[in-house]
Amino acid sequence: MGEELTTPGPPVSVSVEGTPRQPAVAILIPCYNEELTIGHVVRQFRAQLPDANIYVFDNNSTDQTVTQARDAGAKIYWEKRQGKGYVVQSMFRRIDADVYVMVDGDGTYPASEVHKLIEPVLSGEADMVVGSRLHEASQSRFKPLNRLGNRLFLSVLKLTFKIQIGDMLSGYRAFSRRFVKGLPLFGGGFETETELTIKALERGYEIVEIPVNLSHRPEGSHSKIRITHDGMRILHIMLALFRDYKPLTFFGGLGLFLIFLSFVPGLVVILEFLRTGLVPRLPSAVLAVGLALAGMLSITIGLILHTIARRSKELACQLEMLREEWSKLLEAEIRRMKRT
Ligand SMILES: Nc1nc2c(ncn2[C@@H]2O[C@H](COP(=O)(O)OP(=O)(O)OP(=O)(O)O)[C@@H](O)[C@H]2O)c(=O)[nH]1
Ligand SMILES: [Mg+2]
Repeated sequence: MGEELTTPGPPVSVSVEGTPRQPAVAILIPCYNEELTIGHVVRQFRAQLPDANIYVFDNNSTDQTVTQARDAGAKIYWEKRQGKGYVVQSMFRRIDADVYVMVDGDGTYPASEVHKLIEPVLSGEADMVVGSRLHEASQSRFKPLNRLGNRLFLSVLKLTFKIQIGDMLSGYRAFSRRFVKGLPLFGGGFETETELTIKALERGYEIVEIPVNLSHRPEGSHSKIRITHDGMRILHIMLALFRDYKPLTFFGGLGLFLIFLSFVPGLVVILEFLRTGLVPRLPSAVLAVGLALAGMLSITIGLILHTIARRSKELACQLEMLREEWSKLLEAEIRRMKRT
């Protein structure tokens, strides 16, 4: 999916001594007050992937989340800035691994599907694998309001970015190292999954979707989503990214709309002028000219930003290639030094 800028490759699986090693898998679990479920989630993932490192990122929980996670064998990290997005930024920055799996701590995603999730990353087929809850093959126990919200956002995504994806809000994903270390993220809250999806597609990373079944939170465990507040944040980031990544469509569309609007007062003035040779409706004439000028200005801004966005994309692509070259050189050099 997306424009192919560079092709993903299998994760680095050679030790500095030059001997092959198992790719290191990190399970990342953002948590905020999940004491009822977190222990079970950690144990389930440990059973599926005994060699993986499991990290729980706590975000000022006021219950026993940390104790439960630690007792179950997870490594604990803290993030002070409240919000799932800040935690995701922190996880991506602080953890080193070859393959990353992100999953909610509320026990709603099946640990048994983790092998299917990481397989395309291990084989180098994908940079991000999304556990899709809306896939035809999945039988997810979605809350009706969440399902409706997800479908609504998918329609906006289709309209703005011409992208078709099954589930853009899933919290169950696997990533390659180059994706985790190469994608700049800014969203602090629940808009983080939207940002991940759009930026991945716009930057040409390969995405694969795997159907997963979603289950209910257990009795007594509470959702952290605030439908209106988080819905607005998701919509806001979609529009902001549309403006940033497709400035010509955004500002050009706005400009054409304003020019079209200027015809409403403008046509009356022109027709009257042709008939009588006079311009008696001065306010209408000024309004029409103002709207047309604003429209043209908007189109000009769109053209300038379009060029800048293209250049930035080229620059990002070159930086990525340089980074890959450098890490290959560095690894070869370390191996050479170890041998001598
Ligand atoms: N660290 C951290 N984690 C958070 C925060 N808000 C939510 N989470 C975690 O993010 C995951 C997803 O949150 P949920 O409330 O389950 O959101 P959801 O899955 O969209 O909604 P549900 O239908 O209720 O499951 C859970 O593991 C939460 O504990 C936060 O502010 N900080
Ligand atoms: Mg959840």
